[in-house]
Amino acid sequence: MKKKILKELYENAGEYISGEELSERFQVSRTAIWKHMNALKKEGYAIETAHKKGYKLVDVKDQLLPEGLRRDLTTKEIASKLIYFETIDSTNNYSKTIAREAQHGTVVISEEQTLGRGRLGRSWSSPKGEGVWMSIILKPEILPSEGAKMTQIAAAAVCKALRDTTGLEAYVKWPNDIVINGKKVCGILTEMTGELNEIYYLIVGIGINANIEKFPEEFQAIATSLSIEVGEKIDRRPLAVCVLNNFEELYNHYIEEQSLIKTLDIIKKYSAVIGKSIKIIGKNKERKAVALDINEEGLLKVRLEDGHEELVLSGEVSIRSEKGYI
Ligand code: BT5
Repeated sequence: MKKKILKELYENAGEYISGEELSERFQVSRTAIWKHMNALKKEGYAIETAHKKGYKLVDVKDQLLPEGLRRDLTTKEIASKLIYFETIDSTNNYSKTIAREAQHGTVVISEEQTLGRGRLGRSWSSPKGEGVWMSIILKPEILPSEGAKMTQIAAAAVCKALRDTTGLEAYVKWPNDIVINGKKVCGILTEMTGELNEIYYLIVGIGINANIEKFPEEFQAIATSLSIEVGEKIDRRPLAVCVLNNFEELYNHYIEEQSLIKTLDIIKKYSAVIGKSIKIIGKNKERKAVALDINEEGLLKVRLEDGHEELVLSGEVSIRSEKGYI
């Protein structure tokens, strides 16, 4: 019974459900409901009770419930609507199903993803309660060709948030990774739907490994988490809040000033690639180059082995390290 009540509270997190409604639904007395609520409170669930309104789940220790996040968010549009799941296949998938009707800035967040996605059909490991797995739905009036800039804005927002909340030296590995000590701690997946000259919506998916202690064998060597790097469990809530606050600031600046400068300042200052020998990994070939700069459009400027300079539009790079390329 307690589990059933909890499920109901989660599904209505942030909103009141009356004792009467619960007692009817579960065919028990209102006193029984009241007793279960008290037991849940003792377990650490922050449940508010209001006369005539009923019960409302406002916060749970170490969970990313909307009410808990909202307390510290300073954003106006980003996360003005927050949709929360304990589990979902992928926050990007869910966002797609609601994007047409959703308001700009809607954020979908889940404790767990059972089918988290990376780019090009790759998978993204998203264990329960151990990361920040979220998607932001955006409806900017920009050309589709500008869409990739959203990845850069998100990367800058995350990189700065990681530095500010954990003190760790996080770097942006162009175009969509954040790395710490040469290992990936965050990946970004931006997806767009529209026509040639119009964006219907963009979905910016952000996955941050917060408290993962052990990764699947196949990417143990390339992945890390904040708790591994800091040496203790970290609080995901201030981190998620900081990412969203930073995102809105950088996004608004880009839209209002039509300039990516604030984002570029961050991704250039904390670039993991500028000045490094890299490999540009294309569909059919790999080319060696030196990363020179990130231009005002957020594109990577490189010098190829034959001395030619080129702008890399998207895709994948690997960085030369003592161990080879990572
Ligand atoms: C990415 O793809 O890095 C984009 C990841 C985006 C995840 C977010 S979570 C919220 C939203 N909902 C989704 O379903 N996705 C987004 P890519 O650059 O293709 O990297 C994927 C590769 O990273 C995989 O092939 C693995 O090698 C590795 N990988 C998988 N899970 C990882 C993890 N948790 N940490 C580090 N590396 C991981």
